Amino acid sequence: MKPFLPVLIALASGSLVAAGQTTAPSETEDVPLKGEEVAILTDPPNVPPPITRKHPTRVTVELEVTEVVKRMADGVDYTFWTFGGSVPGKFIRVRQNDEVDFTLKNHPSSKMPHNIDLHAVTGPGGGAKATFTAPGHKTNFSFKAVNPGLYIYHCATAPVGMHIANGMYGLILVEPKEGLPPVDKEFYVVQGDFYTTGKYGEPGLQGFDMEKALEENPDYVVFNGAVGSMTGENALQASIGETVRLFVGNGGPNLVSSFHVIGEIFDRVYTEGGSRYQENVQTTLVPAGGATICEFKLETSGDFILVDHSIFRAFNKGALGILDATGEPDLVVFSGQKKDEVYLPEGGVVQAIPSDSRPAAAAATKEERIAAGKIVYGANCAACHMPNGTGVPAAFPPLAKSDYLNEDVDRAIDVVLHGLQGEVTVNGDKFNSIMPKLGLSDEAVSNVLTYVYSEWGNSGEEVTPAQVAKVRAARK
Ligand code: HEC
Ligand SMILES: [Cu+2]
Repeated sequence: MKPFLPVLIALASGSLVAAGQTTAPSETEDVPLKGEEVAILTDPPNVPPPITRKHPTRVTVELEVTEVVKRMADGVDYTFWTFGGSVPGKFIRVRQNDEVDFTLKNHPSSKMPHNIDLHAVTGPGGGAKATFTAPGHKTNFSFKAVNPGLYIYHCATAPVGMHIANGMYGLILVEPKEGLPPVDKEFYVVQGDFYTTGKYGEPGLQGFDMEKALEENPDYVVFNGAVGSMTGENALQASIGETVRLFVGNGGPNLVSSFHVIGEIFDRVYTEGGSRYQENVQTTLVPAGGATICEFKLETSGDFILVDHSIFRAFNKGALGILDATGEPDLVVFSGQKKDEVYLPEGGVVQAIPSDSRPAAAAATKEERIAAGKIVYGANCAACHMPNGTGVPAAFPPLAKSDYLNEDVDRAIDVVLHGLQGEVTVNGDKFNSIMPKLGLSDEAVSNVLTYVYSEWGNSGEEVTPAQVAKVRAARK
């Protein structure tokens, strides 16, 4: 039992500095501590300037906890508990071997006591017990930043999960004494999962849902505390040729992040925020309560999209941000689309798409014909002409209010029966592409055209199977 004791203590303290781990080589041989200064703290996505001091100092950090209603998504608000008014909380940047004099203030308007466990702290609870702070109080402790690295800090007041789920986390960077290599841009990004009483997008002020949190089934997974925190006007800005460093954290409380930037490869990843880096990485895991440093050069311009590659979280729960790299694109690095041509594997012959061979039950009324035609349309036409008949500019002509369609019913029947190629003009726009022969029955053609004519401002014509049969016969 005895050998496990230090490990258990390390785990109980909540600190990631595990027992038995060797100390970083750079911990030794530092110059003596001198002077004092007040730390510059920043809100996301901003990062305090690099530390240029060549010696450790006494740094004062003051963080104020506030409980604030803020935007989670358009029309959706949430009462966030914050370290400094934002989610994530203020970014703290110190140097290895600095002695940090830390004050935690809890605003009098708070309803809850709070504290802070900084993973950069070596000592019981990471400071949690030392900083337990009632509303309208402030507490103080100090620590030496023994290990360099990028660390999460979070509230550890019971119920811990709830405090973290409400946004109580942020990053503290302990720069190694030799400093980090210079880069052009640094950004601060922290992922978090949120559990709301309403479903994703349900408007209004949302409460915290403990049951969903226990099931680890979040409604929102976001970067920097809100859907769209880094899109549109808030996109991260950089230029082609610049090197970018992302300080990425994961507050959790539950999910692990598969952090990825679409269209970029990380030149370097300081895995788990530690001292060594891996090179040429596509996606890196950021554990809950962990962090990572990603660096890359922008070899070309355009939008690069930050995601959790557990991809439904990105496109359906909010974990998506944009890095907008300005400048003339390097077309050798990336050309963009060069061509989009018709592809017909067996030469220039109009191809037939095999159709559903089940004979359709004959429609007795125009209404039945329209209803049956809607299904034929969805299965055979919508992919190209779009579900609402708008078509796709320069590729598929519109069927909605199409002059070509409404002018000549027999010609329209002929198109659906036999396909179409060569130049056509629809509503003044030229198309020169190929519509394949679809192999539909007379009944199906009459139904689908009756449906198309009944929709989107078209003429309302009913097309009968007899009419289709006539056009079919005329071609033979
Ligand atoms: C694979 C894509 C594709 C499918 C599937 C397709 N079309 Fe087309 N359709 C086209 C293209 C492309 C043209 C224009 C051809 C050209 O440029 O000569 C066209 C032209 C037409 C036209 C004449 C131009 C206009 O806009 O009025 C009609 C009518 C039409 N299609 C109806 C249909 C109907 C009804 C279906 C389903 C039964 C269908 N199409 C399925 C691609 C398609
Ligand atoms: Cu708290």
